[in-house]
Amino acid sequence: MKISPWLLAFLFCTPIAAQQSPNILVIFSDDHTNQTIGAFGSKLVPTPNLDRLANEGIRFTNCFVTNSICAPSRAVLLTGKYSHLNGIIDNGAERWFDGGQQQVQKLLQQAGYQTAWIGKWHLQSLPQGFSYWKILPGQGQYYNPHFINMQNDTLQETGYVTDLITNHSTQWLEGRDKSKPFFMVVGEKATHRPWLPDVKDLGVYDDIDFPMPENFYDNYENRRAAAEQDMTIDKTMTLMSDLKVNINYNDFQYKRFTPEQYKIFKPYYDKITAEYTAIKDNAAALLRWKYQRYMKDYLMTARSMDRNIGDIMQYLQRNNLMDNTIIIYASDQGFYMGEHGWFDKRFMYEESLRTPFIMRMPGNTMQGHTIDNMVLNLDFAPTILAAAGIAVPQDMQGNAVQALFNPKSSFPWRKAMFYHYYEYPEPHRAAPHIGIRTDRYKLIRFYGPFDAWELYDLQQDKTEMHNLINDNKYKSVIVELKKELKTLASQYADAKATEILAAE
Ligand code: SGN
Ligand code: CA
Repeated sequence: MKISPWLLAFLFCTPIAAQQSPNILVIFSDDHTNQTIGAFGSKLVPTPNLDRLANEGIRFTNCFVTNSICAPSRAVLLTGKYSHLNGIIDNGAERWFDGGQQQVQKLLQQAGYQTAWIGKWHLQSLPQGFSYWKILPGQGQYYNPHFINMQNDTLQETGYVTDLITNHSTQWLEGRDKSKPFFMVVGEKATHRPWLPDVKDLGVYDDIDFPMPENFYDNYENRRAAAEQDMTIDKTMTLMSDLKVNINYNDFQYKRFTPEQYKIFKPYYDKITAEYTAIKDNAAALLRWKYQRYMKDYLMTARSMDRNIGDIMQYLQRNNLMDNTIIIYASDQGFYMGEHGWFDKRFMYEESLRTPFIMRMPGNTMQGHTIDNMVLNLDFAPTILAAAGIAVPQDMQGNAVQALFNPKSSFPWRKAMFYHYYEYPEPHRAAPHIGIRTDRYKLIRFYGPFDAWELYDLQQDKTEMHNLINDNKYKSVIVELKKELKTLASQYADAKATEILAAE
């Protein structure tokens, strides 16, 4: 029998290829929350590509962030360190990320990886340690966005942001040095405010009446920080910018439209404006309408992202990369989809503390696994390094989640997580706080504009409506949790939290 040279090449190359470090692709979205993803139990709308990724990989049902906003979360992804150590405690204009510090991509680059970051970056200083980058300035724009290139030129492109980010990502993959493994982060703009859907998706959810969360009409009793925030769908959400009523097409984000985009976008939101006009005098109906509009716009931006994730996976498949690429999907934090009457994030309450995290291993190993242990965005950098076979530096504060792959492993995984949120008062008046979450309890200490403690028993009160801090039954639980919170604050070298807690 004659063996074809192709078959011979295949037979001899496979073991060599298998020994190579895996490629690592991280798709990192913005404000995309588990309540809207099928793989995490959402029934709102289909998310077929994310669901496929989860079905072929591992879904982490309890992944939490250490500080629930954008720039801080990206800095944690890069450094594997809490905000007080990586320097990005909030989104403030004065907060320039120190790109000189140790970062995951630099360690990968030293180990021979090609590295790239494409899309939303939001860390103000330019990326370092990437063989290639192309980023949105600041929050970026949905339509015909500008990108900053490696020559530091800011140039406008034509198209919808999610499609453009996909194109740039696959183009870079196409032209990369194929003799080296790659590490690429695709930084999505979706599903961030002001939720401008792609014209392709306008109206697809118009016939769906989304169920309101049971605590939509929360009265914030016994919870001062929740009462004093400025992030309700009712009062904070704006008619023109968020809900797109009577759009001013001279506004900067609409002025950029091409005539073709305008021709489809305008009639759709004219119809929405007419709906608003018809009910605007009925306060209760108006609030229900705002909620429906918010859900629809947000979910339409998510739909484009899901489709684009499918396109990226197809690219990998077509190029035989599925068997040697780890694919991670995560968001910078979760988001409120009307729970407590809110949009936005920031608080240590469940919906914004939690973030989606899916990891598909090369060649479908670990297919369909679910891991319920408490993992953190702090673990992303160590996990990526471990996947590449690189030793995790001692000063990274998270752990590689691979320790959880073997249920018999004796690795002492965390039983409690530490949280610290800073940004106040703008833009949403969420008071600064520190806190601890265990499997069952959450203890929060608000500080800054006022001091207050909150305790939730998540077993009894999943929606965190009952602050039990003054309930005598929980006295000993509170003592224990306070002790543990102090230990975590000092273990993570958070001087500010340690100081606040010392006064107790
Ligand atoms: C903008 C938004 C806020 C949002 C922050 C941070 N306002 O300021 O609603 O909380 O970004 O978001 S907007 O009117 O400009 O849309 S983050 O994801 O970047 O942290
Ligand atoms: Ca965000």
